[in-house]
Amino acid sequence: MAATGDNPSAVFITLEGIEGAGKSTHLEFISGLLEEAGRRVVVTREPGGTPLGETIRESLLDRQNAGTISDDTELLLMFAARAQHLDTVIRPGLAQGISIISDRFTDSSFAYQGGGRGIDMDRIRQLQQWLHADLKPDLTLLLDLPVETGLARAGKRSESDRFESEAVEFFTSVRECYLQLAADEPDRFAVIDADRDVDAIRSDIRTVLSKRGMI
Ligand code: Z5A
Repeated sequence: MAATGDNPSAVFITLEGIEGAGKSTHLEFISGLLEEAGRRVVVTREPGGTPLGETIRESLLDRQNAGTISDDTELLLMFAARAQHLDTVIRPGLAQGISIISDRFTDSSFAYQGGGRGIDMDRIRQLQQWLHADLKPDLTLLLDLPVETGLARAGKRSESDRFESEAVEFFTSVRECYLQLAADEPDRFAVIDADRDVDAIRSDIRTVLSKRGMI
C-alpha cells in the first residue's frame, strides 16, 4: 500500500458518510476483521483522536456555539485537530506497522465545509496539501444512504449536536459532494449502500476488504 509509507503491513482506512450512516456501528467490525487477518489496529476519529483534538471537537459540536463559529474558523479548527491527529497518532502508528481506521478524515472537510458550507474547494485542497500531500487513505468506505434515513436514525439517539441541527438541504449537499469525491477517486473509495440492514452492509464491507487484500 504505497500511501501508508514504509511498512506494507499497515493500512489506513477511513469511514465517511452523513450522520446516521452507520460509521460508528461498523468500526469495531472492521477492526475485528483486520485483527483476524493478523494486523495490529488503532481505531480513531475526527475531529478528535487526541486529547487536544477531543477538546476542539467539543467546541465544534456544542450546540451553544451555533451561529458563533464562522465557516473559515470551523474549517481551520477541523484541520488543526487533524494536524495533531496526523502528527501524534496516524503517522507514528503507520510507521510502526499499525493499521489505522478513522471515523472521518479530510473527505469530511471537503463534504461538510466545501459541499455543505460552500467554502472554495481549492482552499481546502491547499490545507490538505500542507498537512498531508504525501498521505492518503488506502481505502475510504463511503456509507451512502438517503439524507432522510440518516437523519431519522441519528435523531433516535441523544439530543442533536451543532451539525445535526442543520437543514436537510445542507446534508443533501454534503451527500452529493461525497458521491462526487467517490466518482473522482474510484480506486480509493468504495461506496456502500447503507440503506440496508447491518448484516448486508457488513457483508459488502468484508468483500471490499478481501478484494483489496486487506483481510
Ligand atoms: N465534520 C466536519 O464538518 N468536517 C470535518 O472535517 C470532520 C467532521 C472530520 C462530528 O462527526 C461532526 O463533525 C459531523 C461532521 C463534522 N457532523 N455531524 N453531525 P461524527 O462522526 O461524530 O458525527 P456523526 O456523523 O453525526 O456520527 P453519527 O450520527 O453517530 O453517525 P454514524 O456513526 O455514521 O452512525 P451510527 O452511530 O453508527 O448509527 C446511528 C444510529 O443508527 C444508531 O442508533 C445505530 O444503531 C443506527 N443504525 C446504524 N446502522 C443501521 C442500519 N443499517 N439500520 C438501522 N439502524 C442503523
